[in-house]
Amino acid sequence: MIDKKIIEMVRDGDMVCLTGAGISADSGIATFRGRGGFWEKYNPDLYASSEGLLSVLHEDPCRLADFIVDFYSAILTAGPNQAHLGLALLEKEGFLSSVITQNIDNLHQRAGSRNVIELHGNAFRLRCAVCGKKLLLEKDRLKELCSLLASNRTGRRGVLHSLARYFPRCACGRRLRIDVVLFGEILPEEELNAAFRQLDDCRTLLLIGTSGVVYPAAGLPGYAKEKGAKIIEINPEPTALSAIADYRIAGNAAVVLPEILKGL
Ligand code: BV8
Ligand code: ZN
Repeated sequence: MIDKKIIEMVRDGDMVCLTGAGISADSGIATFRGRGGFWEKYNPDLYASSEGLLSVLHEDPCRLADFIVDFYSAILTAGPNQAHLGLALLEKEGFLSSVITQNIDNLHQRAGSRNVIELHGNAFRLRCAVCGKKLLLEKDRLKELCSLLASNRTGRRGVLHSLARYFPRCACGRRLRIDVVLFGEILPEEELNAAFRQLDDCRTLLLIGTSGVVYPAAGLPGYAKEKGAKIIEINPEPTALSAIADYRIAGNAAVVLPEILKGL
């Protein structure tokens, strides 16, 4: 049963939501940290930084191919769950102004959310690191790449050849890369500023499915609190942000969101 006070806060509107990997867990996409997390299988120092990825490509290209196939096969088969759909409905009904997400799986947009701010990029987009040009990456192309990488066991040349086929060069000559923010890389300025602007005058910040350990995203709830927002955290486990939450709902987002909508 959702606390009546929370239902009232949602009803009052002027609400912003910050999401992390946990909101997509019920869509079958592994979270990064905690039991069964992606980083249990792949060391983030290697697989979530550009230097690390380059070193894996040189030292163990087939392992890099495995990582890409593992990472994308979940995202390619996942669909929005009741939590993504619930947020899209809250936005449609005027209770929610925007979703600020750390996720790159495009599920908020597919659920129908329109005002989505992607802090860490999007797995279905390519970007030129030199001139910033962006290019959509069709799902079918990504599926082809994954099956090519999964079948290719010809080492570095094979992996490089497959990646070159699907990650073309930009007009400026630079090879396009996945439009995702890795560790040690700065977040897209426009999106980060837009996130701060959203939090400047929100009354309620809904925190869903984030462990709150990755900065600067993890600094946003503290900023909202300073601006006077109340914080509601939805997460089956306590997190680094629980201490600043005014309310905590211990549960799976895909169960909790429909309950909140029912209470409105
Ligand atoms: C940067 C790649 C300038 C994309 C990712 C200040 C202080 C300390 C460190 C730093 C700092 N500033 C910068 C840093 C360094 C670093 C950082 O924060 N390190 C941490 C680990 C200490 N930050 C950066 O490098 C950022 N860049 O700031 O540039 C700079 C550079 C260097 C030095 C200074 C400044 C770049 C950050 C982005 C990195 N990219 N991944 C991708 O693959 O997606 S990080 C990765 O973590 C993902 O992007 C992910 O979104 C993000 C956050 O993780 P969560 O989403 O919270 O997911 P997690 O698995 O952790 O938690 C899931 C939660 O869900 C859990 O709580 C679980 O209980 C819950 N859950 C599970 N099931 C459910 C559920 N909740 C609800 N319902 C369920 N069913
Ligand atoms: Zn370019």
